[in-house]
Amino acid sequence: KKVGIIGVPFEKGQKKYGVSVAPAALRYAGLLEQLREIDGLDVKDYGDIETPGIEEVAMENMAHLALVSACNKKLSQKVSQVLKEDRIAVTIGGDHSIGVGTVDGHYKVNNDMILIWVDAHADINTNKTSESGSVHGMPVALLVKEFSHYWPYLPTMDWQQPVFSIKSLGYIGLRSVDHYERLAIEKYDIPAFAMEDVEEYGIKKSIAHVLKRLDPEGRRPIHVSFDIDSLDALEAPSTGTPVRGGLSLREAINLMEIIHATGRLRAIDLVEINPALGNETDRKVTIEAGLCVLKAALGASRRGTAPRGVVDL
Ligand code: DIR
Ligand code: MN
Ligand code: MN
Ligand code: MN
Repeated sequence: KKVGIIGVPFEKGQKKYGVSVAPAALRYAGLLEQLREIDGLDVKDYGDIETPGIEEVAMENMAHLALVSACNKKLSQKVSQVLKEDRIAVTIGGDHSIGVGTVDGHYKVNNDMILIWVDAHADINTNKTSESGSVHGMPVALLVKEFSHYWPYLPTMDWQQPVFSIKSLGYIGLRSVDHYERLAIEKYDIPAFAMEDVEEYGIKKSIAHVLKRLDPEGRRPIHVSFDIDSLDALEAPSTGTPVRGGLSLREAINLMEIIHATGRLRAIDLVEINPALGNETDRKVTIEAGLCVLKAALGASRRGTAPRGVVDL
């Protein structure tokens, strides 16, 4: 198994300072070393996506569109490159607006991919329905073709076509959904396992239901976009929009183990860790949680690893 790491120190998709520090913080905390501990995993670091000096364009209720667009354009190309080099694309954000680039880049290589959006929020606002004007609440709406007529013309976004089908999308962990987002989920009958469904079915059956709905034959490549705020605010406090009552880290680890076990995970995003929020413990706990999620997705076993080399007990 081979993976490629892409850092995206980008935070203009939301309003708080600090999410852009997460790739450096995760690397400093031992991301590469810990992934290399996983049996048989070949880890290559593709470095960070940088997008300096972009001129802003004005767009109603949609902040920093040109910056978001420029970053995602580069990111999309990088994700495609990593996948073509036969590696699982592991993208470390950054805020969730970078989901536009990761999914776009993945779709261009595997147009039969399915998308599992693990988040407290649905991120399916347009600039007409958003209450914040922040693009991190809009990436899914930018990606899906069923929404293309809900958008005005978006300057600088010509590189990206909304081609992904909403029928290939599922949610896990929702508990803070805006009015029009709820309407969209119901109208398009998106398999959305909100926290009350996770309550009812447990995490194992919840993800089993989503996978069965999106891909009954179990053949399609999987993209997981993991917002750290899907975790309970006590498990991952250092994030911009924490919501209580979320997934436990154990549920999230198990969710990732199940997805790993399909053998079809091709791309995973880890977004919205903000090391500038909270105290030293908050920061540490949140970064550790993110590392646990990634490791589980990439095959780490909680039973431990076999010794390497010659060992006599
Ligand atoms: C809210 C918050 N629904 C918005 N979204 C967040 O800004 O559109 N997504 N925080 O992760
Ligand atoms: Mn999100
Ligand atoms: Mn969120
Ligand atoms: Mn409201």
